Amino acid sequence: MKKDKPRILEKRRSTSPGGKSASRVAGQQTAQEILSQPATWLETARLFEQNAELDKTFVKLSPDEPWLFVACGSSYYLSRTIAAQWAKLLRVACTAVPASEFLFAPDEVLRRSDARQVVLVSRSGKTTEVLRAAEWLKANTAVRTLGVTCSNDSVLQDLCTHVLKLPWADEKSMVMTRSFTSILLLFERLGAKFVGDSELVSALDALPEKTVAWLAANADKIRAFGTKRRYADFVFLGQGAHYWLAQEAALKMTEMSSSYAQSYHTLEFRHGPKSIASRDTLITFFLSDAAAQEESLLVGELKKLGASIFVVANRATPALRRDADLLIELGLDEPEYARLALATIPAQLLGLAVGLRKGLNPDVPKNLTRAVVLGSKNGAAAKRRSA
Ligand code: F1P
Repeated sequence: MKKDKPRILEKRRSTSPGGKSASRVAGQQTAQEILSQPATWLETARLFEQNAELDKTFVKLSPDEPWLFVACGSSYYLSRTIAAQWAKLLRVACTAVPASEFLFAPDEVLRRSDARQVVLVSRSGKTTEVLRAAEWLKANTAVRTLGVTCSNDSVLQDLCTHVLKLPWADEKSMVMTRSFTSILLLFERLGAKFVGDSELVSALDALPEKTVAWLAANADKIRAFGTKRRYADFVFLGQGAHYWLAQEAALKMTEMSSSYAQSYHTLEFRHGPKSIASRDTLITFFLSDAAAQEESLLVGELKKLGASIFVVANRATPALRRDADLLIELGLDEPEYARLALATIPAQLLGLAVGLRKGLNPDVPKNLTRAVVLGSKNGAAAKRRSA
C-alpha cells in the first residue's frame, strides 16, 4: 500500500495553549491520524473477520428488530450516519439521539424507537451523558446494550451487556477522524453481513487500497485550497446519509479551526440560508447519487451569487467542473453505501488546513477536551422509574 506520503502540513512549530512552544509541528498528530485511515480500516476489517468474539456479540443482536443509537458530538453524527444507512439496508427502524435527548425523556425515546437493543457510541467511553444513559438503561430496562468505544478499559463497558472495542482506531488528537470512519466501516461491514450482501463486503474490502491512491492524488489539493485564502464562514450541504457527513464536517471545521460553520440538507439551503451566500462564504457540497442532478443546479445558482464552492462528488461533470472552485472526485465504482467513509476525509483535511492557516493547532483546539466529563451537579440524570 506504499505511496508517496501526501504533504498536508506546512512545517510550523506549534504553541500549546500555555504559549510554550510545543515540541511538535502544529497539527502533526491530526495529520498523521487522517493519513492513517486506510491502514486503520484494514486493521478493523482484519480483526472483525478474525474475531469470533464479534460473531458472538452480534448473534445476540437482531437485524430484524429496531435499533436505537445514543451518543454525543462526532459520535452522534457517526451514529446518525450508521442509522441512515442501516434503515435502508436492513429495512428496519434505526434511529439515533444525542445522549442528552435520551436522558430527559428516556421512556418517550424508547417508546418512539420501539428499540430493544441500544448502541451507545463513545470513543473515550467516558462521556458523562452517555454513561448516564447506559446506567439508566441498566437500572430500568431489560434492553440489550452494545457499548462501542476506542478505549481499552472504560466505565462504558462495565455498564453495557455487550461491548465492541477499537483501541487501534483511537486518536491522540482531540478531534475524531479515524475513529469516526473506522467505527462507521465496522458497522457498514456488519450491516452487509447481516443481509448477506457479499458484493457490499467486497466493496468495503476494496476501500483502503483505493483511499491510499485517493489521498496521494487529492490531499495536497485540499490543503492548498484551504490555505490559499481566508473565508468568513463555512456551510456544508448533504442529502440523505450525506446530511450527517455535512453535520460532522461542520463540527470538524469548528473544532479544528474555531470557525463558524453551518450544515443543512442540500436543497433546504434555498429556503432562507441562501441569503448568506457571498465570496467570503465557502459552501461545500457532498453530492449524493439520488439528488446529484438537482444538487448540481444549486451549485450553479450559488456560483452565480458569487459564493466560493467546494464540491465532493463521486464523478465530475462538465457543469461541476465549470462551477466549482475546487472539485474533488471520489472516483469509485463501489455503491454509495461503501463510499461514505472516504467522503468523510475531505472535510477533515479542509478543517486541518484552515486551522493551520489561522495559526491554530488542530491537535489541541481551544476550549475543548477529548471527552466531556460532567460533575454530579451538572444536569439531573434521568430519574429512576418509580417502583
Ligand atoms: C464525544 C465528543 C467528541 C468531540 C469532543 C468531545 O466524545 O463530543 O465528539 O469531538 O472530543 O467529546 P466520545 O463520547 O465519543 O468520547
